[in-house]
Amino acid sequence: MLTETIIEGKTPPPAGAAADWTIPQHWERFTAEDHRVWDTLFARQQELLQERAVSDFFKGLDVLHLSRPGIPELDELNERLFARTGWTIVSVPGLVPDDIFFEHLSKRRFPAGNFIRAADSLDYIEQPDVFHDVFGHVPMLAQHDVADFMQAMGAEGLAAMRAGALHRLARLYWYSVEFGLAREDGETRIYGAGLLSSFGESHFSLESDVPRRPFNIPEVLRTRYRSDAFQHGYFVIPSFDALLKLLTDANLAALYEELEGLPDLNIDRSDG
Ligand code: HBI
Ligand code: FE
Repeated sequence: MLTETIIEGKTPPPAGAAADWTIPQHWERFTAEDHRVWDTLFARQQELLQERAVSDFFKGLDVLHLSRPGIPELDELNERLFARTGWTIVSVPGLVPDDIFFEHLSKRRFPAGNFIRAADSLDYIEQPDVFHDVFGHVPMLAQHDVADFMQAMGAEGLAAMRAGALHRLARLYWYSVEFGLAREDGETRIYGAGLLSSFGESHFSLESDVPRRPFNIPEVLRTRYRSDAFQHGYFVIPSFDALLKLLTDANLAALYEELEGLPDLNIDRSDG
């Protein structure tokens, strides 16, 4: 599971990183073992996600030629992604400060961890690695409404930080971009990167008896999430154009104010 490290304030970038925390990918430095880990994770998820992920996920894999073996070389991948929706993947050492992260998103740049988990810990990552980021997030960035939604989330993240409401926006991000479910052809399907890239939670999110609630922004902004375990419930969107419209029609600053006095919710309505 991802550990959520919100790094407050202006943390200086690590040695070798630019001011925006980007680093060169140095694809040639990935070992045969790293590529084998990618291929193992890829094969496992691709098989598991048949009939579980939204069709736009597979379309993204196809359009971006992501089904080839080994960790993708970003310059090549970026040519196709940029041509498709204007997004570019940039390599970063790991979690970056919130202001840096949302600034990148607001400019259609997706920060991808420039390392991959070890072969003996396929199901546990401390920080988003290249598999979580490039397999989990990038194929959905080839879908035009998601591409627009992610850029809008960047701008909203920066605005939320200025309003002291980042904890609210983080929930919106978490219950869509990371752990979102969507209706498609009368079925519930996965589109969130945290689910797409997780073996266990791909099963759990669709097959367990936790609540799956209609996605609505005021409720999402009040609902706690887990960053150390499977979610205790999920929100479901009817479509990606609906998700984008909900965000663009929302006045988040006014909502932050309105929700000020209301208690947080647990998605499974357990109290405490
Ligand atoms: N940094 N590299 C990286 N990847 C993330 O997903 C990320 C981050 N920094 C902050 C952050 N996410 C969170 O603020 C969001 O998940 C809300
Ligand atoms: Fe992520």
